[in-house]
Amino acid sequence: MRIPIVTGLALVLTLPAVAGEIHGTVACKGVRDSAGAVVYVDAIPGKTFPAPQEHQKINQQNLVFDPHVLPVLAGTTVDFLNSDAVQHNVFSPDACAEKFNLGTWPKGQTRSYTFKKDCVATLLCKVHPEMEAFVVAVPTPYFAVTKADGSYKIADVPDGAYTLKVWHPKLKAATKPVTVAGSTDVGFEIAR
Ligand SMILES: [Cu+2]
Repeated sequence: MRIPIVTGLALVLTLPAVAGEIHGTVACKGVRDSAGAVVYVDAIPGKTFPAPQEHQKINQQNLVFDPHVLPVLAGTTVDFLNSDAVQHNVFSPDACAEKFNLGTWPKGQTRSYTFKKDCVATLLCKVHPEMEAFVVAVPTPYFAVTKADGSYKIADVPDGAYTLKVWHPKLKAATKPVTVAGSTDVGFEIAR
């Protein structure tokens, strides 16, 4: 009997700390579907996250921004690629994104902007007024975007108590306290 007990103990002691996850559904009322809501863990007191080295990308193709909603950790650089035969521009009217304007550039070229602080930045194109997208720069790396059915999953969240927030381009934002212990389910319903 002694050997199995010792082996079992050693196994428990050497297992890495298992991170939890937050998942669930955001029901978006009064809009076509429940896609494009950003769910994220708000600032955690005493904890900061270094700016990611890896860039994120938004493509301009067929006269639309893709993706339409991009959450990033504050400090992230986003590369804007023009994949169309026409010129595109990218600018933001929002002060938290320094009202940046990257100029206009042709197919195959990229220009970049670093979102330095927490910000919901509207992205527009001066050439095509109907083009619109959003970069949502948030204070933690724990975020996700909902699919059309409203489902989302934020992986690798350390167990603990947090404030979970939801942002949507057209609907009222919402906040919920959440205690993550392993796999944790949190649902929202948001409306105008
Ligand atoms: Cu354009």
